[in-house]
Amino acid sequence: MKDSKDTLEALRAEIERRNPAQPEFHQAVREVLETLAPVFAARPEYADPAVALVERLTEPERQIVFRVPWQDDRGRVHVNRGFRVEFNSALGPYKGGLRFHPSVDIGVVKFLGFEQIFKNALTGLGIGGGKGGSDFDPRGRSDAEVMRFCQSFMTELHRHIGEHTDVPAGDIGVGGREIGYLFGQYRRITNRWEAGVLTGKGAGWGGSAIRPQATGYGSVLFAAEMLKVRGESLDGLSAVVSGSGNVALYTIEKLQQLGANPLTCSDSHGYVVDDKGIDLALLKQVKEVERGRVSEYAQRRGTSARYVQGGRVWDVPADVAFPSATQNELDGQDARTLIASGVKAVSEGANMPTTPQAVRLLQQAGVAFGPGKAANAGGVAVSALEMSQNAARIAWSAERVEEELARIMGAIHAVAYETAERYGAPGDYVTGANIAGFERVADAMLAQGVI
Ligand code: NDP
Ligand code: 2IT
Repeated sequence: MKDSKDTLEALRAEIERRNPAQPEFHQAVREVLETLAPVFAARPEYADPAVALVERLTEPERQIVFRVPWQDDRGRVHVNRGFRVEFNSALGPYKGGLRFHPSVDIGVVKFLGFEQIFKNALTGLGIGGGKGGSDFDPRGRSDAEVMRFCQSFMTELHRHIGEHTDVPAGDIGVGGREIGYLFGQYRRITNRWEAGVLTGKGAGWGGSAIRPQATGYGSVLFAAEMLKVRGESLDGLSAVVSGSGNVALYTIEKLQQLGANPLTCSDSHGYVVDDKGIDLALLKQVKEVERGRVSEYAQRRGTSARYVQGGRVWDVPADVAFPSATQNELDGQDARTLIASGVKAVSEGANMPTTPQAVRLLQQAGVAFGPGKAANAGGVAVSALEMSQNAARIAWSAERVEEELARIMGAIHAVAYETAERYGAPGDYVTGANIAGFERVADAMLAQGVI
């Protein structure tokens, strides 16, 4: 075990040296490698330096970086940078979202792509790992500007993707509107009705029922599974949710369906706490219809809600917590606050929202902690079901997709739980999810030779 720890530490140092100035990627790699020592000790074929498995797994198969010029409504030309990192296709076509946010750079896309490999493996649905995006900021842009940006982005991206090659979807800043513009441009350039090239499409033109809801619903279902192991349920519990985008909204919806009371939502400017519980119809109106800010929700909701500029939702005491906005949004201090207020479970709707120190503190305090690779896999799982429906040229009912989603989340919970037990880390879903995802990808890579 000590030998495997030393080997993994040396590999990590070399990966950081070869990929300078990519702190999020380093963090994601470190977090996985830290949990692999027991599997390296038990399965020496993974650690054989002659096959360089970890070196291959941490080096993307392909990285595409391109110029995205576009014109704003006044005719001014802007230049953004586009990315697609095709990380690993051992289990299926590259699969993962596109993020449009000013903070996007190659290190952020690589961290997301790396996480996606293991998450997608955990779904058991035959999808590889990839991620993409741009430093384009859609905030404050008109529909016409967003359309021209998406068209320019796809004019380059189209040559790299395809239903059997690489299948993008949404992430921060990319939802149904953007997927529509991207799909239209792909169809025009290629002259193909290739529904399976993108997921998250509209319900009337190849999209799957429940895909918009899937990530948030799945994250709540994962929390429910973690509580069930402890003989508890979500019914009657209070919840804090961060974010107010796709994942946060449908986290709130499923919590309410299961009898819990979500009290908060947030955006990058501040948060809302609503003593009566979030009024989801109003929040959807503000966010999905008007594309407004959470402060407007507080203004319109009346006396039960207040808006806290710049604050953190984790300061609001609650039984369960759902970080659903962005990476590193829940740090060590926030973890201490949550522990002091008696939090029972944390389920990561976002990708890597909890800092390594916060994860350690929560786990040491006995809080059930669901890592994003497992807890937010419902979105990509329903994307894979969308690909299946597209391949068969049929559309499943919402009931059928939701049943499948619940089954998949249950299976992901079970494999993460059992793998953690098997490797001597009972209740540690981080170790369980990392090892279970790793084993599936590693076995496929070993079987397929030096690629
Ligand atoms: P949206 O764009 O719909 O919403 C993002 C939310 O997070 C907004 O409320 C936004 O506030 C907030 N946010 C974004 N960046 C920051 C930041 N730097 N600091 C503070 N707040 C921020 O994205 P999604 O809901 O789709 O994604 C949320 C998270 O879930 C991401 O980590 C994503 O990778 C992850 N995820 C998404 C999946 C999906 O299917 N969409 C699947 C699995 C994971 P503001 O408007 O002020 O920027
Ligand atoms: O992080 C993620 O899993 C996503 N943004 C969804 C990816 C997808 O292909 O549906």
